[in-house]
Amino acid sequence: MRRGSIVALLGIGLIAGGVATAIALVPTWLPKDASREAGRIDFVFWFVIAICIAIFALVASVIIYAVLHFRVQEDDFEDGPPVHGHTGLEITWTVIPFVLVTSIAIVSAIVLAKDDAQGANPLRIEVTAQQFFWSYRYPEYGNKTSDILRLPVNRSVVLHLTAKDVIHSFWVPEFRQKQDVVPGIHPTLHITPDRVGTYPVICTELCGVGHALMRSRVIVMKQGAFQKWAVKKGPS
Ligand SMILES: [Cu+2]
Repeated sequence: MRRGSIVALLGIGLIAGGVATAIALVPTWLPKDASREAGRIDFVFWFVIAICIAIFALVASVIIYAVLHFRVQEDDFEDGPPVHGHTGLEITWTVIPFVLVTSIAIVSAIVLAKDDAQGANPLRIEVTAQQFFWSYRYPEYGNKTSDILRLPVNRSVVLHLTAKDVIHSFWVPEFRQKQDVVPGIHPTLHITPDRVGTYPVICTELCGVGHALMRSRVIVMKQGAFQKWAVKKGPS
């Protein structure tokens, strides 16, 4: 390969990679995270984005270079050269995706295992999903019920989820995790909120006509304030 071609390929690749990197980094794509698990999930997200940008830069440079350099003359109606494949190339484009996809699987498995590991003495909360609202119950506090999910900051929490009718899905964007709730199956979701604030709870499974309105709130409170609320009698 000529030196000029390599420089051209590299130049195009750097420009394409630079543009893709700017699009990835400049707009704020994700809401500010609010749990320890979210930080790990964001790591997987950026790990995959980095791989995508590298592949995009490579593919864009080869395509743009080929379009510019191998374009036929307008009056050239000859057949192209007969090409029968290239073993070296085929091995390369099989091995590289294999390594990348395997590395994504390993990183994801480690993050999922860490996110599922519950801290000592997690607070158990029963979450019920039904058309078209969420409700929450606190067995440790005399089965106190609430239609807003209140959580103490920096304490491990385990949600035990139940669907009464159809499939719903629990999602708080700031916590990143998402959990399907299927009738008859009782999944759990482990969260350690680490930022005080109010965030949306969204159902992300099309569950009927009221699906778009199936929203609730999660309020992450200071531990003292949560304790005070939790021991207060009556529903709230
Ligand atoms: Cu729903």
